[in-house]
Amino acid sequence: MNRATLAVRALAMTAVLMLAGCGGSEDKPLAPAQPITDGDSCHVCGMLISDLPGPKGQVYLSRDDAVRKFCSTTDMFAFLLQPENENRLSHAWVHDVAVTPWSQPADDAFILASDAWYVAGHDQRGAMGHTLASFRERHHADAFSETHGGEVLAFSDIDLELLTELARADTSMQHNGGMPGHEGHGGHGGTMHGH
Ligand code: ZN
Ligand code: CU1
Repeated sequence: MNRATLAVRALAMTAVLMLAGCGGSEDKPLAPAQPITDGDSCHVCGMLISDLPGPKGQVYLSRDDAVRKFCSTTDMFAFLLQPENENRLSHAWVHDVAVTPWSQPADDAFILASDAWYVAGHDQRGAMGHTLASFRERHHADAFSETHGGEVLAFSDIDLELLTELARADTSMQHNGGMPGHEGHGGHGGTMHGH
């Protein structure tokens, strides 16, 4: 990378930091969750969302009125946690699966993603295999994990490393009886995410 490119990058970073720093008037009401309609497809994987099971996500970026919809909480986080999106998040919505059926979550059950509790590593399946189970109330998340396994996490606990682990665990479950950890990297022991 040459020096000019570096300078441009540094400038861009500064601009991003400045934007993030001057949140200013937060009086504006948050853009609401939108209904999931028949033609909606996932911003990450392109799947049609409406008929898929499991909690879904919606994201609003700062200074952008467009809503981005996701087939699963997992795909939503995969998008949000990209370095180029992380600092641009305005707010996001996820289904509270305590108050709506897992198989067909309803449009009136969206809650703020940043306030939700998430169960990772449980035995239910969403649109893309494993998806984080989202709840408004901590005790609902606890009860779910007692029935279905997994650990309860807050929004800020979720990172790309966790998503990678969940996807890997999902793959080794699908290839049932196969040897997890056989596909090259070696050494990883299939342990759950530790914080
Ligand atoms: Zn998707
Ligand atoms: Cu998908």
